[in-house]
Amino acid sequence: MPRIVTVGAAQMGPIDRKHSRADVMERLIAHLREAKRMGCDLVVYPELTLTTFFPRWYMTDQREIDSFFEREMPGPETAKLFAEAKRLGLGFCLGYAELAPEDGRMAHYNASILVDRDGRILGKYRKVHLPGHAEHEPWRRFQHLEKRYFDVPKEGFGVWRAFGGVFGMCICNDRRWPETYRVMALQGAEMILLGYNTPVHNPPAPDHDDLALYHNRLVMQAGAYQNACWVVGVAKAGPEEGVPMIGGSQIVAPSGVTVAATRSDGDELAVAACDLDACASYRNTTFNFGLHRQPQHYGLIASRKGIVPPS
Ligand code: CDT
Repeated sequence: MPRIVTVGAAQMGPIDRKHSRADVMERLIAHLREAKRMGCDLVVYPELTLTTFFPRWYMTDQREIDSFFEREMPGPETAKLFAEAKRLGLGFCLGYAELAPEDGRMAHYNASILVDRDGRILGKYRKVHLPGHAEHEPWRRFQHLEKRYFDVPKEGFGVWRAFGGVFGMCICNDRRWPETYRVMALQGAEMILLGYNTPVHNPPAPDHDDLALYHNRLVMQAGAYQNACWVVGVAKAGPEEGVPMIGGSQIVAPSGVTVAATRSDGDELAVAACDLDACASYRNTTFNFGLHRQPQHYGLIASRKGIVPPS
């Protein structure tokens, strides 16, 4: 009996500062309703879905910075999304900026949650690989201040039993790092959900710009194949506040083959019926970790240099 989870990759077009949470909520709910019509079980939204990609702005007023963060989830605005998803019987994965009281201070995380069909939050992930810089760099046309606005979490990558399988989450830059997928695959992840905000232009390396969509496909397809799992990558796309962001949302099978993708730079849903049992065909053969992986032989040389932990 195949274990089919029908997933909707809910790409979002630009969200500007002038758009309220209520404006965004309408668009997210429109995605939910279309997903329901298309027979989805689960809808995946981008990184920092609820606002513009604010790390492009240098800000010093903490109140202004905190206005992009959620103090509770669901909160006053997001409650509508939870209620509609529950009414429709859909699960969802949502990226947002999280303000969390921790050790007597407020911690700031770039987070995502996995929500079950009944509105229960099953799991939360906080972004590990924060790209960009911490200080204002006026030479850039726009900033990438994730290292300024977010904390690096302690928890790392977990997985959750949901929708009849094992699910993991990561966020944007995480998708470029092989460890991200491997750490979750070693915990049994069958499907990895991720949202992203990737500018077409990378100020420190403009010669990479033409390859932005290629790299996006490359990392997710390699991550899926090498780890025998599904990968669902969802963009915030199009010209956001004057900064073009890549689209290219896609659903990738454990074979590494993209089975659904968006075509536009706007709000668009890409849907695929994903058989979680397709992971086993790779995980029991080429990528049978127990049989073929050799962490104990990755080398004395590498462990002396601290590249792999000593066994
Ligand atoms: N949001 C985010 O993590 N964006 C980064 C931009 C890095 S520039 C290559 C990303 O990896 O897509």
